[in-house]
Amino acid sequence: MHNKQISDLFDQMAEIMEILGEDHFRISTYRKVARVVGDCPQDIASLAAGGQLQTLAGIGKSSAEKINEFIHHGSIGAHQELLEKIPPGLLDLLKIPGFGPKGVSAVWKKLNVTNLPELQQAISDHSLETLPGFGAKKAQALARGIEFIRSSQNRILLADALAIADLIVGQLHQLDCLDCIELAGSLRRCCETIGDIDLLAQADGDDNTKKIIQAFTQLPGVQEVLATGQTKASIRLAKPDIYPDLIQVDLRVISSESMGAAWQYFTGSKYHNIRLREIAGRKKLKLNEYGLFKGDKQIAGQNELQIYKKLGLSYIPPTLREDRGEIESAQKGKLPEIVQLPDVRGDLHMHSPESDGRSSIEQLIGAARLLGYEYIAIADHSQSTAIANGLDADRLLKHARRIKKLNETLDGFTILASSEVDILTDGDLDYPDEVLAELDFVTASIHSGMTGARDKLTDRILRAMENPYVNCIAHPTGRMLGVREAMALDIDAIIAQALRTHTALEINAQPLRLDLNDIHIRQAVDAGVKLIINTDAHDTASLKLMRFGVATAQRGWAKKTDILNCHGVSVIRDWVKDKRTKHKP
Ligand code: DGT
Ligand code: CA
Ligand code: CA
Ligand code: ZN
Repeated sequence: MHNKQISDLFDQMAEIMEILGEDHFRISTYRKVARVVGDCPQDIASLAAGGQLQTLAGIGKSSAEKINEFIHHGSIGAHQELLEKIPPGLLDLLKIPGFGPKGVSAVWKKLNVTNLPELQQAISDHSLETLPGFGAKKAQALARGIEFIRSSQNRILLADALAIADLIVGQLHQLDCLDCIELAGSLRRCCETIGDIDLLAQADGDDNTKKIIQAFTQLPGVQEVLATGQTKASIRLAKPDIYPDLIQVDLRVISSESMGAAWQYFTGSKYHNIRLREIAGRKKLKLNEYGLFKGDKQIAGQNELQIYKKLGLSYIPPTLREDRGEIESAQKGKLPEIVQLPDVRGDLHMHSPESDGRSSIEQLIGAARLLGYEYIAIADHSQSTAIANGLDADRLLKHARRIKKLNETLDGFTILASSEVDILTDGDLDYPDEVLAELDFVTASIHSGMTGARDKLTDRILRAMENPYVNCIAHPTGRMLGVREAMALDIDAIIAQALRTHTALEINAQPLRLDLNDIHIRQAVDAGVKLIINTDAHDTASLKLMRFGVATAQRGWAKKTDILNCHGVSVIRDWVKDKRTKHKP
C-alpha cells in the first residue's frame, strides 16, 4: 500500500506552500487529498490502476495525475520543485510538536533561521522572543519540543536493548573476577525506548576491575570505544539490522560496599534521584552513588532496599521511579502492589493461520500451557483487513465452531473463540451483531484511516464501545514507536466511555506498540477502567512478549486487580455476559 507515502507527500506539499505563503485554495486542496488518501481503506494503487481515483471525494484531475506520477515514478515533480524552494532544514522544524508552517515561515523570513541548531540559537539568545506572537513562553515550549525530537531520535526499542544487554551480560558473566552484573538506567526501569544501555558490574580490587573493563572494551561487535577509565567504560556496538546507527553501552565497575547505592543512582530516573537527594538533605544526610552518608559515615550502600529504608521510604520498584508520585506514596507506605508477570493467567489476543498467524492453534495452546496460562483467545483479523487475510462472516463462524469444539476436548484449559474486528470509518464493526454474538470474546481495533481528525477518530472508537458485543479495544492509539505516531484521540473521552460501557482497554505487549502507554494506563487505572495485557502474537515465540506489556502496566501503576486477564476464565466470561445483558449500553 502506497497510501501513507502519498498522503505524506501531499501533506508536505501543503506545508511547504504554506511556508512559502502560496495560494490558500491549492493548499487546502492538497490537505484534502492527503486526508482522503490516508483514510482510504483500499490500496490507492489499485484504484489508480482501475482509473477510479477521481471517484474519491476531493481528488480532481490534477491530483489524480500526481498520484499516478508517484505510482509510476516513485516521486512527484511538483513536490520536487517545492522542495527546491526552501532550505531543507525547515522540514525538520515542522517536526517540532506545536510548531506549524506559519511559525516556520516567520522564523525563516524574519530571523533567517533555516534549521534546528539555528532555531535553538534564536531561542537561547532570545531573538526569537522579539517576533510578534512568540513570547518567552512560546520559546520555552519550542525548546521542549526540540528536546522531544532529540530524545526520540536515536533510541531503540526496549526489547531490542534488552536482547543486546542479555548478550553482553552472558559474555561478561564468564569472567570469574566478577561477582554479579546488573542492568541499570532506563532499561531497568523498562522505558519503552532506550537511549543507551547502562550496566553495573560488582567486583572488588583494582586488578579485577581492570580485567572487567578490558574484557568489556574487547567484546565482539565493539565498533568504537568512546571512553575508558579506572572503573568505567563506554562502547558503541552495531545495532541490530533495523537501526541505522550504533548503540552505546556504559559499564561501571562497583565495589561491593557501594553496589546498592550505585545501582540505585544509575537506575534513575534523574528526576527520581533528585527527589531522593532532597529527602536525604532534609534528614541532614548525603546521598550519592557511593552510599548514604551521615557525615563521613556510610549508613547504607550495599543494597538498594537499605537506602530507601533509611530515607523513610518503602522500597520503590524500578518501573515506578519517574517522580510521578511514587516518592510521596512510598513515604506513606501506600505504593500500589503492581502487577507481576506470574499474575497473568491468559492471553486474549493472538492470530492463527486462519488469518495471518504462523503457528497452529494446537501449537499456540501448547505454548500457552507452558507459560502457565489457563486460557487463550484466538482473535483473527476481520474481512476489511484483507492484507492480513481477514475472515468474512462465513469463515469466522466456521472457525469459531471449530474452536468451540476443540475447547470441549481440552482438560484444564480453555480456548475462546474471538476476533480482532475492524472498527470501520464510521465506528461500525466489520461483522453484524448476530455474528459477533457467536463469539466468546470480541476485541475491536482500528487498522485504517488513522490520520483522520481527532473528533472523528475519537467518535469511531466511542461508537465501537457502544456495541454490546465489544469487550476490548486493541492497541487503542495505533502508535508504533519510531514509526507511526499515535492517532489523534481524546483519551479522556475514551477512558470515560470504557468505564461507562464496560469495555476493557488493551495494553498491547508488542515492543513496537506498548499501546496503551504508561501515562494512559495510569489514567485508566485511576478511572477504574479494566485493562487487558495481550501479546497480539502471530506465532508461539511472541507469546513471550507478555513481559513487556506487564512492565508497561507496572509503569502505569496497574495492580493485578486492574487487569482482566489476571483473573480466571469465569471472570472473562462474566465480563462478556454482563455487557451483553446487564450493562448493555
Ligand atoms: P536513556 O539512556 O536516555 O534511555 O535514559 P537513562 O535514564 O538510562 O539515562 P542515562 O543513561 O543518561 O543515565 C543513567 C542513570 O544515571 C539515570 O537514569 C540517572 C543516573 N544519573 C543521575 N544523575 C545523572 C546525571 O547528572 N547525569 C547522568 N548522565 N546520569 C545521571
Ligand atoms: Ca541509559
Ligand atoms: Ca548511560
Ligand atoms: Zn492483532
